[in-house]
Amino acid sequence: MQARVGVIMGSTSDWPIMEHAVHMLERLGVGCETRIVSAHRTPELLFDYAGRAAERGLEVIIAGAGGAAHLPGMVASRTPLPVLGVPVESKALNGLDSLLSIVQMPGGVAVGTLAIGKAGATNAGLLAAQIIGNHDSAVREAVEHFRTEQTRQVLEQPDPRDP
Ligand code: RP5
Repeated sequence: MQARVGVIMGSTSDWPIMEHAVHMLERLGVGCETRIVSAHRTPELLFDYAGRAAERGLEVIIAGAGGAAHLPGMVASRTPLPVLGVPVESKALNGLDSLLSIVQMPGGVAVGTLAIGKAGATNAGLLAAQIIGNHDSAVREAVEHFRTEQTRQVLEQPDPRDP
């Protein structure tokens, strides 16, 4: 399947969180690719990846990083594509550092920042699909089906004490 979303992260240690973005994209039938791209360990790769992402056919980039998490902002500075940032939990500060690093972009270069950790990665996949769904009715229908199913499951089990 053609990759339409690039899911990148600063380290393999981010994968247990970032895989939730991939799970959501797969569930919604959106092709994606995954790469380790580090702002400080592989800066040339970052410039190359971000600079060529649009011409390679990607439509959205999801970037996850932890600690001094400059990956999403640096990627956003080198591509016209929408960039969704996922703050990964850090060992020292539980991801608060990651969140503040990603969310506090100065006006003029946008990063759409999601929640810390698994929920943020899951929602980054969902939001990427919703962006693509603006011009792809099959993806929009997949998102609508996901939401309908989620609602049905809640309504089907209204008592939290039921098994
Ligand atoms: C960041 O540093 C990565 O995004 C990761 O969250 C964090 C720690 O990386 P490792 O030391 O585990 O490789 O660049």
